[in-house]
Amino acid sequence: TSAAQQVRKPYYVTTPIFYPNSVPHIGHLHSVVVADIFARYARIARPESPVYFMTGTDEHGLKIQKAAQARGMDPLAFCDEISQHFRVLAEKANISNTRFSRTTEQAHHVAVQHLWRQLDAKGLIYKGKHEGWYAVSDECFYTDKEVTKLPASADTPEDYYISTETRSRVEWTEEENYKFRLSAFQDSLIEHFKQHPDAVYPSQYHSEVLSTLSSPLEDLSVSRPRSRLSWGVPVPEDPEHTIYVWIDALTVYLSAAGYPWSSTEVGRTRGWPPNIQVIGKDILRFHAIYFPAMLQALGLPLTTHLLTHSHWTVEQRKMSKSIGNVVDPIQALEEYGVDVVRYYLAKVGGRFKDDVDWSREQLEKHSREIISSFGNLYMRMTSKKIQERVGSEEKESILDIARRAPEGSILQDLLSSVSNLGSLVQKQMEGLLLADALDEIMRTLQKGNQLLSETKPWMSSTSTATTTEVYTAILETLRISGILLQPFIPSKAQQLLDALGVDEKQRSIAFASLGGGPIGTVTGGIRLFEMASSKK
Ligand code: ME8
Repeated sequence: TSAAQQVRKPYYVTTPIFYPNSVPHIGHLHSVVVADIFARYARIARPESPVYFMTGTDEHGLKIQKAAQARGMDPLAFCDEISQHFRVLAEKANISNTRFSRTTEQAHHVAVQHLWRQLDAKGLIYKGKHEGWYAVSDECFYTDKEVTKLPASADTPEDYYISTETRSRVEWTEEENYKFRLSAFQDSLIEHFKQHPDAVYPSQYHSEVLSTLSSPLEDLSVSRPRSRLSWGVPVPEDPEHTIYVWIDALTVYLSAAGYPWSSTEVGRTRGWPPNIQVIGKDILRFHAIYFPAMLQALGLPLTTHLLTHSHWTVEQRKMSKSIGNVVDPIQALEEYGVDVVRYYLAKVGGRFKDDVDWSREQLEKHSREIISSFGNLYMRMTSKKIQERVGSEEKESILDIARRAPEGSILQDLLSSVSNLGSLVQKQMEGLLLADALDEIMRTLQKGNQLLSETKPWMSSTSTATTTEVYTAILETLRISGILLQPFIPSKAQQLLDALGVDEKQRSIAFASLGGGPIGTVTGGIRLFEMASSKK
């Protein structure tokens, strides 16, 4: 093996790059938090490999060009401004991205043109005529079957057509543009997805992809006349055409990993292929069909898991500016605290399968849950009474306590949960079952609270031996839960592990086993959570 092959492949996680045509909403935050949980998990599960984690903004295309025009701004200056909101959001949400990519960066521009030339050199790009129903606001062509005719009205003197799905006005448009031979990849894509049932998760979206692939794929139009779209990357050697914004955008996953590479081996050492790409269900086709076809065309390996999540709604309705029900993520973070919001997003949105509804009541309910299970468990250990009673006792090892715990006792139940927790969480996280992993940790913490309520170690009627035993078991529960909660609620988990005096080098999954690290100590009364003080 060459020296390069001995270098571990970095773990690579991505989010979509967001359109900075308006400020971020809670759905954007959801995608970055989910990706962050997997990135942080990878760091504690595979401390020996680096983790690359990309997020960013998708700055070309008509949508941006128009939003800038509406503000009377130069598109780049406009993007500089709005893109900043997404960067700030990532900072405020404690997102551990190693890169923030913008498609207006020079290196990305070079990567897009390189990719185009590669496809062209392989004979996969040709000039063709494209016609169809075009909706400017959707930047998308529709077929006859996808439009609805509406009768003339006072505003519109003639009959007109709209997209049935988006209700946007469409016009019959004919133009010359370049096409990518997507149809040539139909069979190889079907084969790929059949061979890799985990390539798209959850399985409902995997089935959706295979079902789309069961009808013939048409070649994809990949350029727009410059007269209509000037804000983008020009087609190499034919600047009268601009590269279609989705080709440009999807290439960001490559350019963020340093593409073009001199060899696929170099690509690997930069993280390629992505281990997890997080997307919303709205952009499945682009990521599960167009992008894999581009990668197959380039001879590059495909993404391991495309994690597709459903959407957040508000009062069961789609969030939209016109309804005025868009949840501002910055405000939520400021009002409730970053870890409470992350917890809620993961707990409720972490199953990915169905749309979920955002509400203050639910957010507050979940915030109480984490405060009572996690925050208070530590607080109860700081009680003066408990501290006095265990102070002078010789501490027994947790493994001895576990061995001696009576069959069927709460203590035994707790310690058996704690001892399985690390491997269970690991198994679930590897299977992308994020909310299930979190549920396991919470269940174990609840058992800890139950043990305390049963044994009441702060009462003088409880023997000192029991008190010490319970105390040790709870500290071990907290140490292990603290390690495992790091991906989800990083700053509270860190605060807890610091308070327990857990060494920085002993915070990876390898230490999350019963007796797998020194029992913590209680160093004082930190408050893990401040309850959100007011409802607005
Ligand atoms: O589509 N609930 O950008 P975008 C959950 N630039 N997630 C949501 C959501 C909701 N209600 N609404 C949006 C684009 N999202 C392209 C992507 S990638 C090469 C280019 C999230 O700003 C979800 O991840 O419209 C969705 O896929 C993404 O935001 C769309 O963001």
